[in-house]
Amino acid sequence: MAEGPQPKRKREEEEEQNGGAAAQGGPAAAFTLSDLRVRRVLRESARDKIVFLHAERIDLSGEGTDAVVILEKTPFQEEKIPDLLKKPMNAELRMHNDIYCTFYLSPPPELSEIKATVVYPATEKHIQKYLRQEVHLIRETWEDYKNITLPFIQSQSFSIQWVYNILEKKAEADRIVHENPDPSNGFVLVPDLKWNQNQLDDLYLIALVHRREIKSLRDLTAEHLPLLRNVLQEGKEAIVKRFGVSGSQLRIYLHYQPSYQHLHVHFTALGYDAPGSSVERAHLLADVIDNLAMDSSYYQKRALTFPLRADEPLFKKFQEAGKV
Ligand code: M7G
Repeated sequence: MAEGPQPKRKREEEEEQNGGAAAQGGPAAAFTLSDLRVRRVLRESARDKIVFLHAERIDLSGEGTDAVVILEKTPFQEEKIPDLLKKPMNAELRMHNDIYCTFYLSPPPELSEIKATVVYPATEKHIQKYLRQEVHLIRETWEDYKNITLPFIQSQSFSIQWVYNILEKKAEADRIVHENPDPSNGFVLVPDLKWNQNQLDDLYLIALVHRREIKSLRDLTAEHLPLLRNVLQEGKEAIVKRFGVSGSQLRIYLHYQPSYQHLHVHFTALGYDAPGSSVERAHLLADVIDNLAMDSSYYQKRALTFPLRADEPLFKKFQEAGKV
């Protein structure tokens, strides 16, 4: 059974005992998936073969700690497809009409993997992130950013400890595809949590910059051009070298608003309709570079559009300000 990170309380106890070595989301493991109990389905998609669950882990005193579990049927791996037909398995003929027939297969475990991503312990914000909700577009001016969005993200946003763990090689160190160690203009390129690396169709990597003070697109000025150019150039070179996918077949972009307020760049396969790659959220890195080269304060001037769920506190702030 797959093992996951330790619950926070246990992690903290161990951290005290060993001086922090197992802390900060390292490869420590102490629970199995079967420890988790499903509370409700937050969202599911028949098209994407994915389900988002609100789960909990009950401790010995009977108290539950929230978790989010994402179960996703993995894409086909080309080299394993012949086995699907050849390996002895239960293939039930459900329909036959003229030249058309439908079989339902029960493949052996190695050909029917399901990827499970666990967030544990999960905050209310994690649960809300995956809950299906009505979505609205916000048109945020620079003043709105300063007066509404910035104070909000400073008061509450997702922890970016996982980013620091990668930058400090406390987690995912063996997954690093490329690093430019320069503290100002350097970054780390790793496979995204969403990609299992078994096939290139849904290739997904992220570049995390070493500088810690850049929250998002809104903070970028011409001063950051060398950094952004490094990410674009070296990111493409590293991906063609490691995975054989050329730069012209990659979608390289930033999200606005990002969920995590530490500058990062998404690299996805052009043919993959990655979540968050639509026009209301994705900004191509090449365009961002051009915009900043033309006008250093481009992103401190223009209005930016982004989607917010109706139940998000930030949406309520925009409503209160009469902006929606
Ligand atoms: P985002 O635009 O801030 O938010 O992107 P989004 O999750 O709403 O798209 C953050 C990206 O980092 C996403 O593509 C996540 O899948 C990815 N990501 C998140 N976490 C917690 C991890 C992690 O622990 N490791 C890695 N490798 N990727 C992560």
